[in-house]
Amino acid sequence: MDCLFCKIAAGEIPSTRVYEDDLILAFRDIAPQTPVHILFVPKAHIASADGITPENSAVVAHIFETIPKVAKAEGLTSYRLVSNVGPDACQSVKHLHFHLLGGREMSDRMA
Ligand code: DGP
Repeated sequence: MDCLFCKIAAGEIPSTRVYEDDLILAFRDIAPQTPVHILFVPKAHIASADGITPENSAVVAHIFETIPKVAKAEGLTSYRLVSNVGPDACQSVKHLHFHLLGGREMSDRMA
C-alpha cells in the first residue's frame, strides 16, 4: 500500500522516533507547529478516525494510554491532541494519526 505512515512505521522512510512498540509508533512531525509536535500512529493501516471499529479500537486505546507517558517524558503538563478526518479538516496523510501538540500556550480557537 502506498501509504507514507505505513512506510515510516516499516522503517522504509526515516523519522525521529520517540516511542515504539509492536502496535504503535510515535515520531516527531516533520513540520512542527509547536515546540513539541509528535504524531502517534497504529502500525496497522487505518485510514482515519472514521475507520475505527470494535475490531481495531484496542490499538487506539493503547495510543491513548501511551500519549500521557510520552507527554510526561517530553516535559509537558498541558497539551492538545488533534486528529484530522477528511478534507474539510485538512487530513493530508490518510493513515490514522493523533497530533500531540505542546510546549507553548495555544489559542483557545480550534478551527
Ligand atoms: P494531517 O494534516 O492531520 O494529515 O497531518 C499530517 C502531518 O504529517 C503533518 O503535520 C505533517 C506530517 N508529515 C507529513 N509528511 C511527513 C514525513 O515524511 N515525516 C514526518 N515525520 N511527518 C510528516
